[in-house]
Amino acid sequence: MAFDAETREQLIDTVRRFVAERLRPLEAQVAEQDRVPDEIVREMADLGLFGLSIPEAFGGLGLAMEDECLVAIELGRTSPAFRSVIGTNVGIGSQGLVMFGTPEQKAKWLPKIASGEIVTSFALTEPEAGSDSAAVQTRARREGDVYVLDGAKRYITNAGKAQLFTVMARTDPDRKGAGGVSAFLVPRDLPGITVGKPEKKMGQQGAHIHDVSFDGVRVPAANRLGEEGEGFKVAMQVLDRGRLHIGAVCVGVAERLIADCVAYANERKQFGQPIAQFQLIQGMLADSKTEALAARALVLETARKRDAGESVTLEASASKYFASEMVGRVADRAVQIFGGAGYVADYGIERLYRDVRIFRIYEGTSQIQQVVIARETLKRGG
Ligand code: COS
Repeated sequence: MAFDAETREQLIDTVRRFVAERLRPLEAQVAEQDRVPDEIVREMADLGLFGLSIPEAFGGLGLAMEDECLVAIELGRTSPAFRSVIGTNVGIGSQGLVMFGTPEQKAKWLPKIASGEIVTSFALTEPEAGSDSAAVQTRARREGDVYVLDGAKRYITNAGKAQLFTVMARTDPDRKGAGGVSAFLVPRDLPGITVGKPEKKMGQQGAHIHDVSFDGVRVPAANRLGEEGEGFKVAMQVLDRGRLHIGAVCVGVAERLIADCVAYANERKQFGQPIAQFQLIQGMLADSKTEALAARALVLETARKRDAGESVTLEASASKYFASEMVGRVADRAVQIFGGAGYVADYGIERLYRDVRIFRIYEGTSQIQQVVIARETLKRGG
């Protein structure tokens, strides 16, 4: 649903205040303890954040993509680990179900996903299927009214907390590529699922990724999402949407970094005046601001197109590609503007610099976005 302007403003304002008053003061603690406090998770649930993208009929806020992007921009103004708490329920962990689920599947799970009662994960990536996601080797063998899953998934966000996985697995071993893959809703409590320890990462402490293995897991056939052989398309359409959401988060982080740079440049004096007076500092600020504005415009325009029912495969990839590369440059300039303080942990700039690095990799690397953009451009003839 598209909120009217007033309701939208209220929601954005609430999230903005929550970020400023509750999340930002906890950034250093979350990074140090590698953990988002339970009370914050509860507050996020109370605000309805787990259900941003879930239709109202199932207890969510049912936001239009444009409104979801505006919320994601606000959530981007703090450590990305906080957004990751709700990230899978809002995006890749729920959208297969929203777009391809049967009425029964939706009624069973979506209300719990919207309320945050359960956490979801998206299990596509494997040790040998990263960018080449059609190379999925996890097997799903049909045996009567169940599918038996065997295989290993890698770097699965929120897997440690997930009670429901969307798993892409190969139902047709004779079809090597995308056509042999199907998607399944796999509850965590089925026997045979093992979730590994959280990986140690470069940034985004507090957000966790894990290996997940499936060993003879018997999944009811009723849990298949879409038709047999449609799993790759399910994954790609989920990612079209996810990529746009990540683009919005990148815009938020960039806007936060620019605000931090302005505050610091006004306060920090060298050669007898605030460094904001120096044109070489201003040049960096101008580049960051211009690029952040361009990314914001691209993300929101793409969201509006999607809300209008247009296919945005190209534009979603372009949004994620441009915004994630942009925030990398903005973070790098932020370290430069802060100088030595940018390199010191206390100021939090080096932390954000590390945090944003993954945006160029997950939900499709920049190089994969280039492939998608080029293919679609060639297909469209310009
Ligand atoms: N929406 C709907 N269908 C899509 C689609 C999309 N966005 N993208 C591809 N498809 C369909 C194609 O139309 C094709 O269908 P047909 O066989 O019926 O023609 C099928 O899926 C296979 O597509 P394609 O031939 O393009 O597959 P490729 O193996 O060449 O892979 C890329 C395409 C590289 C784009 C894909 O593997 C990809 O996005 N990789 C990155 C994965 C990723 O983001 N991983 C991050 C981890 S998940 S958080």
